[in-house]
Amino acid sequence: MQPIMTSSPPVDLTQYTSELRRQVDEELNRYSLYDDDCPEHLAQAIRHSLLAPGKRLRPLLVLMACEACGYDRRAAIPAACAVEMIHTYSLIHDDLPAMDDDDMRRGRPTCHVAFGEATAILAGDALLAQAFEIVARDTQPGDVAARCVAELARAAGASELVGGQEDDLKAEFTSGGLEHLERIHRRKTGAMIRVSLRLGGLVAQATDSQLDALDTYGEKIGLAFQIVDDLLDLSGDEAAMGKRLQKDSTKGKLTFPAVLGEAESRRRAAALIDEACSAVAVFGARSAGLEALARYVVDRNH
Ligand code: GRG
Repeated sequence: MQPIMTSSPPVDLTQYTSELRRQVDEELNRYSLYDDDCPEHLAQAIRHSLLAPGKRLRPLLVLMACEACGYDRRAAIPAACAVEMIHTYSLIHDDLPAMDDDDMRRGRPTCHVAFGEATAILAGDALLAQAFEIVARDTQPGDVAARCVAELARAAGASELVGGQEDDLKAEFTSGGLEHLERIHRRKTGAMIRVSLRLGGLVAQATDSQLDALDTYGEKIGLAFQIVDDLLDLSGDEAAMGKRLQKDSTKGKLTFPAVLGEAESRRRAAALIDEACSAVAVFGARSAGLEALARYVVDRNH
């Protein structure tokens, strides 16, 4: 497929995001139809978690960043699916008894509850590996694919997602202040959000200043997303969230509301979203999708 430049901004944003979600879900389904060498139990475990109704925030960011740079989003579908695979692997592993020990995720029993702990670990491992396979194989041209793979590996690795998770597992309310908390979430939650935007930009062969704008937007919404996640853990609705709530507060975890209070956390999240929207104003009318998504990050109920 030869990517083409796009010219018109999205008209109806609800329709636009549902169309993007539909495309992502269709491709995730296709990518998770495994050959006979993949054991059936493992394939079912992967599909149970990957195809469950998540928000698909990270793949939407990939596709919208690509379009904000004026490029055909179809070129970014493999990268969009790859970030969702890595995100899903991280959720499966985070839910394990050795980590957060959760029994519900995305409105379904967690992977280890439904398929056993060993298979859940392997399902996560398989998704992590497959993410790199599809970006390397299905992204064009080859040098862009190589850069995407390198940036994705860095974001998923020891100094970003995995390092942030390690620090978060140890973070108690008494273990540090705002700076420590932000440092954890820039890596644990923020890294995959930032890299999603960068991959969209890289596929679109964006300029350095466009990539910088996407970076700034990603950093701001990543932090705002985590603040809202902490607030929803306190007062959200379990059915809407599809997972158990109030785990952080009862465990005495280091969270934004615990450090800043609820009102200041809300104010801070709203300010971050305004800053994120200013950063992508450089894309003109093409920033409409990213701006709407940023507003959704603070207004969401799940
Ligand atoms: C195991 C390496 C490793 C990392 C785990 C993702 C993660 C790191 C932990 C999940 C726990 C958590 C509440 C993280 C904070 C915010 C977050 C990433 C929430 C889950 O993402 P959503 O809300 O989930 O986008 P859906 O299901 O909608 O995709």
